[in-house]
Amino acid sequence: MAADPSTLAPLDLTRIRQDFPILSRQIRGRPLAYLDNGASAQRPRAVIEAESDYYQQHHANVHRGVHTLSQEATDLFEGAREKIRRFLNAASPREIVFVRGTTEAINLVAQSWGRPRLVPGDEIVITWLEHHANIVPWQQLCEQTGAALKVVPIDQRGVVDFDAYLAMLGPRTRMVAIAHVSNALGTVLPVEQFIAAARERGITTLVDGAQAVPHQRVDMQSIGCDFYAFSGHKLYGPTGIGVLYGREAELSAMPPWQGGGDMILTVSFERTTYNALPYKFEAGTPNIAGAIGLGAAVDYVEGIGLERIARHEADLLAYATERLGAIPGLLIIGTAPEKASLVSFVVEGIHPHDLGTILDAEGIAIRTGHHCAMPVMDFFGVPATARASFAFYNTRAEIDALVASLGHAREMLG
Ligand code: 7TS
Repeated sequence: MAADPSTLAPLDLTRIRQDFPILSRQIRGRPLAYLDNGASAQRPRAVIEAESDYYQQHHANVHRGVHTLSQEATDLFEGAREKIRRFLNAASPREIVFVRGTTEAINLVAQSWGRPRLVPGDEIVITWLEHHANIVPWQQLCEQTGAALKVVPIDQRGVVDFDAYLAMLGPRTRMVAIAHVSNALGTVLPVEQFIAAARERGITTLVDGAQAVPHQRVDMQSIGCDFYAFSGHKLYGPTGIGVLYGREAELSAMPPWQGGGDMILTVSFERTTYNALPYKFEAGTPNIAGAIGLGAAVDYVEGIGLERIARHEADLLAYATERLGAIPGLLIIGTAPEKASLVSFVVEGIHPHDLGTILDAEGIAIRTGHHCAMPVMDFFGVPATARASFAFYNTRAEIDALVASLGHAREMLG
């Protein structure tokens, strides 16, 4: 059972921030306020050192050498897989496939799960708030198979319409692929409810968890989805590594996606037999250091505690919403009652890119643009937004700095 947040000790931010070397950098003569964690979070020393130690002490290729280094590398790599299995509460390490990130995970499912089995007239259901990574692979699959993409609408707060979703599930719906948390709006979807409705109808399900895993505990058994994807770099881990969780029965029934070394048992020119799970989906030499670094990131986050992280971030979100909401001419885009710790906004008369540039001059890093969610921008009738996205190492003082800097921007351009 989740701990009661009110009984949790608050985070010691001074100590925590010392774990992240980059947070003590100065940018343009000002202390860095890093508020672009939704794009990529920063790494604690524990992650940097896990990768460095691997290269300095243990590097060799995995799963193939009888020599000591190869065995050590394999143990570290498979140890990381087990850490991730535990983190997600997956039933088995066979359900944890290492990939480059969320994007690759979703493409893998679209091509390996979808391409051989979808036929013209089949339907794939996504929502209006998806990141392009959970739109384009399905569009490509539709082009390849003749299946159709259905999009569940959102409302003015950025909440996905559950009744419209239910109405969209039909006899031809084969896949439901939904975000757990919207990167452009912050909306947290009640994925358990969405997945249960699909499963009752025998529909396969995928959850894009890229923006969820850094902020809350996710449990494969309670979510109940068939696939769950996330990226290491948003979870304080390395870039170029991510995870596809797949229910064993689903992964077993899927053909490999890419062919090559490590994913085979035997190869002859007549016939190739494939390796067991999860190796069937891990062709070629993997990102060994990345996986080990991701394991260290999971250890680090667990050491702090996801419940404590969620509580601190909820405080940051409430504070930022209140302070930003009080700025004249500033409109928050995305006001769902359940939100993760990010705020998207526009300021009347100032293009978000200009805002981003002025803030950078004061050491504040935010993201501006369409956030790879162009349909969301179209829905709200804006070309782009500015987005401040928070991590557990951020402080109220950094939000104060953001607000002050927005004031300067308004004086200069508003
Ligand atoms: N899905 C969601 C919900 C995301 O937020 C992102 C990245 C992805 C998928 C793709 O992840 P990748 O690691 O494979 O690139 N989102 C963002 C963002 O919000 N700003 O930069 C990247």
